[in-house]
Amino acid sequence: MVSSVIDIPDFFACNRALVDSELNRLIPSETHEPVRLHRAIRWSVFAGGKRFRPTLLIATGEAFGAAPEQLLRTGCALEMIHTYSLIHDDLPSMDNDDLRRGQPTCHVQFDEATAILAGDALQALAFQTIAEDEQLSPEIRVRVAAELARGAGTPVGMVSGQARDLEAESQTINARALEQIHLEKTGALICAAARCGAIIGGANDSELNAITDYAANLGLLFQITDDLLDVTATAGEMGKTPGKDARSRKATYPAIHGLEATRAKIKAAHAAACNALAQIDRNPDTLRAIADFVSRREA
Ligand code: GRG
Repeated sequence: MVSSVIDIPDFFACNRALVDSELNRLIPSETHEPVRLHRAIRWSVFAGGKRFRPTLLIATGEAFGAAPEQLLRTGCALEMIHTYSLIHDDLPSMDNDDLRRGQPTCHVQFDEATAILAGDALQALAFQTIAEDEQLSPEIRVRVAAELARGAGTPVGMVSGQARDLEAESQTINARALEQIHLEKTGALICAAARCGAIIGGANDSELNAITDYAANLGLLFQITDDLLDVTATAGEMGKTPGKDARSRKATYPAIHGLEATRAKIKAAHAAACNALAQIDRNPDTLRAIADFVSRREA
C-alpha cells in the first residue's frame, strides 16, 4: 500500500534543517585551529546529504512518543558516523572516488591525510555527542552508544561489511554473500538509527524486534535502490559517479540478479518492511511512508 497522507520530502526537509543547524553547533568552526582539519570536516558534512539516518531515527523515536529534542543529538551522531564512512570509502585505498554529494571528495579537495583525520575526528565526535547529551538519561546514553558502535563496527556492522565488500572485489560472490555485505555495510547503521529512536522512545523488547526487522528490510531496500540508481541515474541526479559499480565489475543486485529480479526484490523488501510495522501497536504511517519513499527514490 502506498501512503499518500504524509509529505515525506517535506518531512525530510524539515528534519534536515534541524539536524544541520545542530551539526553546525556541534562541529568546530572553520576558524578553529587546526583550520585545515575543520574546513575538511565541514566540507564533507555540509555538502548536502539527505540526512536519511537522522530522519529515520527521528521518525522512529516520534512513533514511540519521544520528544524531538531527545532525538536530535543522536541523529547528529549518526550523521557524523555516516559522513566519516563516506570520506573513508572515497579514499584511493578504498573506492577511490573523486565525486561525492555533488562536489569533489574530501581527499581531492584537501589531501589524503586530512581526509583520514576528518573521518577519525567525526567518529570520535559522534560518541562524545551521545555521552554529553543531557536530554538523555545516563542509561539511555550507554544503550544508544552501544547500538551505534555495534552498527558502525565489527563483526556485524558497517566496517565488517566494508571489509567483506573489499574482499569481494577480487572474487566472484554469490547472492547470499552479497546480501550479507549489504546487511552490514549499509543496513547496520540504518538499523542502529531505527533502534536508537525506538530505545529513546522507550520501546519494549518485542517492539524493538519488530523495528529491527523493519529497518533491516529498509536497509536492504536502500542499498538495492542505490545499486539500481548506479545503473539508471546520471551524475547530476546522484551527486556521485554513476556506472562505477559496473565498470569496476562490483557485485551488485543488478549484476548478480538482473534488472527485473532487482525490481522484484525491491517490492519484496518493501512488503517485508511494512509487515514488520504491522507487528507494533504504534502509529506506523511515517515509517511506512519512508519505506514507500525509499522504494521509489531517484537520488
Ligand atoms: C569506510 C568503514 C567504511 C565504510 C564505508 C557507507 C559505506 C561504508 C560506503 C559507501 C558506499 C555506498 C555508495 C554505499 C551505498 C549506500 C550508501 C551508504 C549510500 C550513501 O548514503 P546516502 O545515500 O548519502 O544516505 P547522503 O549523501 O545522502 O548522505
